[in-house]
Amino acid sequence: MTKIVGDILENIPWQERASKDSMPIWRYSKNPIINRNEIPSSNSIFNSAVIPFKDGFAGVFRCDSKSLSMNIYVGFSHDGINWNINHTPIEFRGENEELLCKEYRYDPRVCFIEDRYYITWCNGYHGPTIGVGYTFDFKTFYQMENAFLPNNRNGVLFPRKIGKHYAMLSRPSDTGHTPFGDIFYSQSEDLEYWGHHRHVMSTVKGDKSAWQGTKIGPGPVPIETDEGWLLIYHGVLTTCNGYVYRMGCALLDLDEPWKVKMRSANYILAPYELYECVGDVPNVVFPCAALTDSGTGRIAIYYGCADTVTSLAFTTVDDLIDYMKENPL
Ligand code: BMA
Repeated sequence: MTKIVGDILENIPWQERASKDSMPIWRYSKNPIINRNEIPSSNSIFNSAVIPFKDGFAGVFRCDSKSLSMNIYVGFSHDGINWNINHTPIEFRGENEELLCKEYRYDPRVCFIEDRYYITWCNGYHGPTIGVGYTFDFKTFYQMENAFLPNNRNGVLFPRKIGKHYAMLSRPSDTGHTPFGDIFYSQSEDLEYWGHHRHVMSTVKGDKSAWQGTKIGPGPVPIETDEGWLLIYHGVLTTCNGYVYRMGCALLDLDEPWKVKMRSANYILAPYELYECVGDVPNVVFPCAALTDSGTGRIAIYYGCADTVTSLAFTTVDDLIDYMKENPL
């Protein structure tokens, strides 16, 4: 038995597995949990992040508007399933007007470290880079310096210092629909200046694990277990019909997370359901958050579907570890 290191979350959204298929993850029966038109201005709500907050949950949601402006919005929920999303986007405070001037914001992640909730997102600043901000209460938000130069996407913080440093995974990119991409690790003393960059893992060329042959990117905040950091990530295959986004998992070393201990050759979730296969961008599952309960090992994954809606899926730490052992890369 692998143990999740972290808080007990008795109110984690949960549904028992209904079918006995061979997949380690099962979908919530009432997916999608957030529809495209959940707020009046939205064209689509997807690739969003949630976190326990007070006696319920808070979230930061990617809502693309009906002019297709990409921005991030706060929402709250008592049960992690039914959400009230604010009708206006997050307004960040900060000292630098140029940084606060929004080009676009998308694909947020939320990570509690020490005393506050950090938000990272893909931030338009002469190309995509990693925006960083924080809040104590999900009412007032402060924007910090961008973590990196453009072009980069999928900045995901670790929930505690590793060694003496804050740590972040990211995926260097290009300005467009990047046709390449590996996952890297960076560290910082102050969450402003990032360095000591280390390569974590690459795409897989060839037949053994073709679903992750074009690019990969970190998904939810890594989950600390007694065996390592459990990383859920997306992997992309280029097909004659465009990119297909699937979900995979790996186990990273606890003290040196750029060292991969285990990685699954098979994907853990792929676009099978209609809401994952049909939408503004077909055939996309894109995880950005995972709630965990250290008491039971339960994991609830929030993922964007077809760049249109948001869904929920369930697994346990042992289901994922066993799957990696059964299907090693
Ligand atoms: C990536 C990002 C994601 C999106 C995915 C599929 O490059 O833009 O937000 O879900 O493409 O379109």
